[in-house]
Amino acid sequence: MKDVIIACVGKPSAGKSSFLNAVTDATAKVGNYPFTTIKPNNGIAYFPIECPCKRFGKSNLCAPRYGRCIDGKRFVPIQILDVAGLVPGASEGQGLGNQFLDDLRHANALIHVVDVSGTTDANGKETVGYDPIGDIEWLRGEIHSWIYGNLNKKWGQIVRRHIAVKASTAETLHNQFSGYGATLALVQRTLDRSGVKESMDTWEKETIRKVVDAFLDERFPTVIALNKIDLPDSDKNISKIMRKYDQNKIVLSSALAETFLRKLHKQKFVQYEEGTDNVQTKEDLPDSDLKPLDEKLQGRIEKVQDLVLYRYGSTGVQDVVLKAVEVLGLIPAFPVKSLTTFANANGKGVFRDCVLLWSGTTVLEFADIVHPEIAKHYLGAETIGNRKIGEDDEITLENNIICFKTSQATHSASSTSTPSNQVKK
Ligand SMILES: Nc1nc2c(ncn2[C@@H]2O[C@H](COP(=O)(O)OP(=O)(O)O)[C@@H](O)[C@H]2O)c(=O)[nH]1
Ligand SMILES: [Mg+2]
Repeated sequence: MKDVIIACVGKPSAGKSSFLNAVTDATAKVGNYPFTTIKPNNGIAYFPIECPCKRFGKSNLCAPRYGRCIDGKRFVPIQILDVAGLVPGASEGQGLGNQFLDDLRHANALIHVVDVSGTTDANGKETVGYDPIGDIEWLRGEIHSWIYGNLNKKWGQIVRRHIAVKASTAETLHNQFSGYGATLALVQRTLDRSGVKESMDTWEKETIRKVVDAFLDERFPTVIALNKIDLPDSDKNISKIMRKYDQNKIVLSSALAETFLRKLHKQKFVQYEEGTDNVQTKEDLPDSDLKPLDEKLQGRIEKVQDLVLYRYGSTGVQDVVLKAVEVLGLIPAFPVKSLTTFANANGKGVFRDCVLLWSGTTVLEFADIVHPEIAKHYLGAETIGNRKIGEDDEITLENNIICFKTSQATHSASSTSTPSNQVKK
């Protein structure tokens, strides 16, 4: 069981740090989330989901332990890591090459931040008219070379051992890939995806490459954030990239616009609803406590509205995180003590905990994540309408509000323990 970690990657000056700042600087006061700290350059992002409190008329009572809930829009915390140091040749040790690649082992998914404006070259140096389309393949290529290189340099030895111990292909590969955080099941899915069925001792270099390719897809699901959409050349580059790559994995963003709007919101120059195009000023809300704007600031806000908000609907940074959660197939689940009040014994803590689960997590596994004691004394589980659900049933969006029955009182999510966004794969 581990926290979910999404890593921001990309060439220098693509906007990784700006993106991280834009997405982790929550405007509301929030609790300290008990994530394991890996590096100082990580942060917590809050992505919006529909909170069940709305459906059950409990929005005024909803009390998230972490994140917040505004009128049924719940902001769920997730850990984001800013991985610096990827430059061309990283897999051969350029830049912070190995450090960078080692950091990746912690990540469950990647956000590849691409400077789509064409104002920085392959090394992140300022330029004009650079074509960013190659950046997408380049990053994948660096990670591919790193993993392929590590396999290839000891391939003879790997195969000799494979034959000597009569291991299965999945077992032998698992030995090699476990250092990248791969489980045996993930290696099995990799082999299925690659379509490679030949015995390992007959694999050509091409076969190894094919397997590494499938491994990247399984191990590092990636969302592409086309960043700096506020700059003039972005338009033509976006359409070019959209034509070439899976549009389902691409999100448009302006980290700069988001940071700007959040700052103005904090300073009470505007009211800005994150993730929307809704920006209101003193002029729009004369009775509010907003400060009046001077002409210059007014002009800058209008520019952000014209270039980003009205054109794309939002600054896109929240959509990037949401998309990453989507490609990971994470399901939010709510352990509750009561299926009528959704509160704990003293009537407080309505929908207090929201746990992110990998798809395929069973009811009993969920019990164990909420608290091992619940799994140990597990008697059964019910969801809305007091409908019984089996311990081997998978948690889905239809049964994700769950009340566990136990044979003796346990510390549960709604009492003292702190389930983090722990997930099981
Ligand atoms: N116009 C514009 N500039 C941006 C945007 N995001 C980042 N930048 C600028 O790009 C430069 C590099 O950003 P930084 O976040 O340090 O990139 P990193 O090296 O990938 O971490 C900085 O000057 C940022 O202000 C954006 O969305 N629009
Ligand atoms: Mg940076």
